[in-house]
Amino acid sequence: MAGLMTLSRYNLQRKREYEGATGDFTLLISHLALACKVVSREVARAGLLDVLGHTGTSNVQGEQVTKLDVLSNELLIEVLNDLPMVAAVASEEDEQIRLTRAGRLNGRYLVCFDPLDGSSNIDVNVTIGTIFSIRKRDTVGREATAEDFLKAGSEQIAAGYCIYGSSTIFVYSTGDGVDGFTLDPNVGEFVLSHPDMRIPDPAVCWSANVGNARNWSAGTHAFMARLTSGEGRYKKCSLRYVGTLVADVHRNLLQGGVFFYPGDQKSPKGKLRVLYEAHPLAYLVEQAGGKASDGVRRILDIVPDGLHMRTPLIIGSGAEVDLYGELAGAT
Ligand code: P6P
Repeated sequence: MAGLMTLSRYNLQRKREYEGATGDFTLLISHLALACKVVSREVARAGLLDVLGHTGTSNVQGEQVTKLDVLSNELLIEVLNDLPMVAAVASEEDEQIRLTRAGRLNGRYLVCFDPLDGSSNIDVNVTIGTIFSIRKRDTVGREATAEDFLKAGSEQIAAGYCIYGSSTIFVYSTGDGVDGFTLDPNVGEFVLSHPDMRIPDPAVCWSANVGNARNWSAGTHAFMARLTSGEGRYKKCSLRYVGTLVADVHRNLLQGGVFFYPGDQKSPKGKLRVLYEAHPLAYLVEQAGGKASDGVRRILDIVPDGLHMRTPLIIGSGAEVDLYGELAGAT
């Protein structure tokens, strides 16, 4: 047991390092991890239950909603509802924020999440994930509003994701580096498996939906041409695209690489959401030594104008994010 550094033990150890830590944050992270364990169980058995397929409804993004989406969303909300330190949650699946039962007046924290990112991949057994972001609010004493969430990504105090692949891995940062914990299903605990994750510099792969290339700008095409030139640092740079943002970012965090989903003629503002995808993943990648931009601005400097604001996203090894800015940023 001595060598088994579980997420709970790790959190308690970190709590001891922070003077005056009340344990609130430790409790919040452990509840998010609990929700992810349950989502992981449901994802693993989705094929066996009548949970696959679509509910026939669509979410605020207009995307077809699968039952696991609904289940994951309700599960996360239910777990956070009874935490007195959480004032409100904003979900990619819901039009409006939801005030929690226990912390709506005096909770210090706000939680944003994409409960099941990549849900179009559920029915084909491809990796999916949960993304979360934690902020503090300065309006304790009254009910939180949507405006409390509309702050720069640099104001996040923590962010993370849980990826449901061949293993279930919980990755998060509180601003002092990034650590990954792999779920041991026999113990039911997340165990430290990826301490102090740092994104490797050489970009051994790039990720983009090249099916959209006909809509891309000349600058974005120039960027892709450089990545596929086979020259210099791109001698061995392969295309890897899962279609689940968390999976592509996780691989690039481990191996080095760049993901880009640019704005284009069809979707000038891009596809990915600021609050639930870009901000939390940009926070993590920067903590791991990488970068994230919309082609012009640092993602963490973006102040969303609405809960569901979208943005172009270029994220991963810093040299490639910078190169995109040089070749395509102004376009
Ligand atoms: P496309 C999944 O729906 C998602 O939001 C991200 O996880 C993923 O990176 C992107 O959309 C995929 O979009 O247009 O390539 O299917």
